[in-house]
Amino acid sequence: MRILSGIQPSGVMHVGNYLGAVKQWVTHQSADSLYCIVDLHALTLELDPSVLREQTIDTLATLVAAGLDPDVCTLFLQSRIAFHAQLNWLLECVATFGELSRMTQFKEKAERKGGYRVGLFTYPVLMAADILLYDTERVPVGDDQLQHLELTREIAERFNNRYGDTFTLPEGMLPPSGARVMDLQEPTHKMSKSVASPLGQITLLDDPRDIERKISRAVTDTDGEVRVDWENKPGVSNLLEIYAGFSDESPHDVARRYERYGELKHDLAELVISSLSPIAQRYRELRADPGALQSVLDAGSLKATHVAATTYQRAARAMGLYAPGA
Ligand code: AQP
Repeated sequence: MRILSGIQPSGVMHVGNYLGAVKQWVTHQSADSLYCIVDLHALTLELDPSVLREQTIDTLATLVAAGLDPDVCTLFLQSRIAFHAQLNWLLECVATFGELSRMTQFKEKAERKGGYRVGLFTYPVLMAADILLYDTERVPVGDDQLQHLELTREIAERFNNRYGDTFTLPEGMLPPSGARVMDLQEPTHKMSKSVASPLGQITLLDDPRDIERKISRAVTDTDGEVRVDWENKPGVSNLLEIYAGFSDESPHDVARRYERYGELKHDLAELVISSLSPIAQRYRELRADPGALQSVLDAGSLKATHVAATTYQRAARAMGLYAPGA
């Protein structure tokens, strides 16, 4: 089954990225899965070019450290494959202004910041191109990307109806727990790389003391009962969700074992530290050899280009462009 997913090199990966997406990527990796560092998407943010370059290699090293094996799956960099931007244009001529205006993420971000880049508005179309280029059947993502995935399906269906059967319709894949991890300090907002929240995020590279400090200071409530109740107890529910994501249980089962917040926080910190420490250690080893990481990207881009070229040309021909293979 063809799987594709991506991550922005927009900061240090956090447990939301890990539980929502990357942990599933590792479980489902095969010769038919492609994972992409979507650096073009990161251009919608204000990032210093040298920071973006560093973060791209950091992201790659973190993905490999988390368990993606470049000898098993294809790991590549979006900007290395020009077909993403080319297919994006074809799809911009299929998507409508109205449907992009309805994207919740755009509305939230545009509200946070005036003078946003046009790319912030159109990036869901580029995401559709990322997915459709590879005849993707399943897209393992966190819950925040489901609306963009639905848009991808709508664009693909419209294209197929208008120009003939061209694209595979992809389906999302959510993890049983951890599909939406919230900020530890503001549990009604999702944990997000590009939002500064030093105490609210646990990154994959945090040292054990920081992990413990962040979990012990996580916002809870005064009710004192350990149970899942997102409406009234978002902080505690979030801690249970993170626990369940790491231990592969249901948050309700975890809740049944605890009577006090302190015990839950203590055990959660231990679980997170023991899960993340090997990743941080492996990351440091990998990061010490940037040449080897570059080679991973070179090899991955070569493999991905072949698939992308075929699909792009099929789509271009269907729309009436003179593309090779006609
Ligand atoms: N809080 C989260 N909980 C579960 N899954 C999450 N994902 C992101 N945040 C959470 C999933 O991680 C994958 C990569 O997404 P991303 O690179 O867009 O991550 P981000 O942390 O959301 O990064 P940014 O730069 O801060 O992006 P925006 O500005 O879009 O929020 C995806 O599969 C995502 O679902």
